[in-house]
Amino acid sequence: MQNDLFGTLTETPSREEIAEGAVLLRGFALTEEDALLVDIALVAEAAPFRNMVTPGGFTMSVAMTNCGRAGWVSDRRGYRYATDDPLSGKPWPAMPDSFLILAQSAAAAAGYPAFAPDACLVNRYVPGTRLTLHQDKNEKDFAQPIVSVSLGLPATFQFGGMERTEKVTRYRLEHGDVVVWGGPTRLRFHGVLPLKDGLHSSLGATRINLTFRKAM
Ligand code: MD3
Ligand code: FE
Repeated sequence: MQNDLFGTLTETPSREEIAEGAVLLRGFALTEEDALLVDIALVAEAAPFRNMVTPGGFTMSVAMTNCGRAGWVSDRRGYRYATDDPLSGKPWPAMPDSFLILAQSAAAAAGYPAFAPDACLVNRYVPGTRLTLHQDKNEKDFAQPIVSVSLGLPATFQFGGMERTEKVTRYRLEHGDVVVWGGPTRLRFHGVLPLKDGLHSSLGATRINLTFRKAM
């Protein structure tokens, strides 16, 4: 706890290195919550959430949209980044200032002062939605970290190793938590267990995750 000159007691923002290069910043996004929720709604108005299809033909349970110069897409042809939304044929909406400022200040707090994301994948979970173990390797430069921001209902995040079969560590990610994934963790397997039922005071029965990437 800190006691500032007005006598206000505030929690010191927590910073935990959960693996070499990965830093968990609990509550880092809380002060920006209102702006983030407004901007998520604006992004989704321009580029609606949709359930993409994997190359194997399965419809993902996570609903997704993107903003920034590049967006992550999946269809029967594969996973890739694209500058246009395949639903509209138009460029993805621009990255809102609130998103960019948050991502860059979190990256700087974690030791990555030069992070310049050009893509933000917005994932929407409802109870039962999950994300099976995978690696993020469609980006061009793995020296750049990924910044993830959790909002709404809590989720159990699985953090594995460099091979799918390695044991996983579980972390509960809550509203406002930010994780910066860099260094040797950048290519580790990870996933999200099926979201449990619940109601969040500002997002209802929903979890939203923002992941910021330097894709192109
Ligand atoms: C560890 N999203 O969008 S965020 C994804 O909660 C994704 O929606 C999850 O995995 C979600 O690709 C997890 C945490 C995360 C994101 C990227 C990582 C962890 C990561 C990349 C490398 C290692
Ligand atoms: Fe991922």
